[in-house]
Amino acid sequence: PETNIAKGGKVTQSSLFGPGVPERAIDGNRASNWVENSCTHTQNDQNPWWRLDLQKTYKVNTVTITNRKDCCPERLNGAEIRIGKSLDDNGNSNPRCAVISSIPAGTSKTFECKGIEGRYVNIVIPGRQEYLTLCEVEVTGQPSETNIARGGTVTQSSLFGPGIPERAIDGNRASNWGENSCTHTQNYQNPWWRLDLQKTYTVNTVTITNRKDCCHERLNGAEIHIGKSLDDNGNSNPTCAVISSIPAGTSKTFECNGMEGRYVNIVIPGRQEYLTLCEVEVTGTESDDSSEFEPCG
Ligand SMILES: [Ca+2]
Ligand SMILES: [Ca+2]
Repeated sequence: PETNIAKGGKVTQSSLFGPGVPERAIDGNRASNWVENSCTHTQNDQNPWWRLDLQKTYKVNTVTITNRKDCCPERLNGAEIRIGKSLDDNGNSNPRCAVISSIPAGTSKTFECKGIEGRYVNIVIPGRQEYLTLCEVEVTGQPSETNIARGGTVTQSSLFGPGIPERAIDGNRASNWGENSCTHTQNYQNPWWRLDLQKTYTVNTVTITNRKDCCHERLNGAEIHIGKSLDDNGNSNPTCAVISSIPAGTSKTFECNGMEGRYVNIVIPGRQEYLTLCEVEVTGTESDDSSEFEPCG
């Protein structure tokens, strides 16, 4: 069975009735009689809600909800499952995965969310005053890989025509030069392109899209460097990968296994060449490393 990602999350709800804390819905226990101390309970709120914070963004496949057995299963009728990245309206306005028509007393029902992306999973009863009780909420899904390159700034060793470095992080893999989405340097020794992520990340992958209409072999032998230094324009940082070749117009992903750095460089070492990149995508997580802020002595 797929891992229940709800168990690693944090929870809150619109209000509290008795001992029905929101954590009871992610305690790993489907016990559905109130006295078993494993069901949540809000006050009789207008639009009561419960929210799970998955701590990072996931593509959510399923949400399984266990309803109370000893009383009042109809209270959950009409509740909605909302999934998304926003906390506007406490997260209750995020995209809707499902409307719960009803769940029989003491049973569990699974809703398919088809990969809706989000960090927050809300259960909300809209449009009426009600108690919200959840005996268990289980969630499955995969971490969603955000392209952190899009938030960065870029520069390169030189400029040929309109091939500015920003074209490699414009979110477009279009790979024909005429589509205005590929970078281009002059034909100089050791051409390079650099992405500044603005802060330190542990980098998981770098995905590079090569040009289609011409000259894909120019990228052969290019290197991906990742690190915190700007010495040699960042081209001396540790190496993630050497690109043997990327077929024309295709994208190739390189695993960097959590290398730490703020700068991601693509450099063609040891020869005179044009450097063209149609897209560079990077995944990773913000690093906890705070060494640069430690006081001296
Ligand atoms: Ca429970
Ligand atoms: Ca592009």
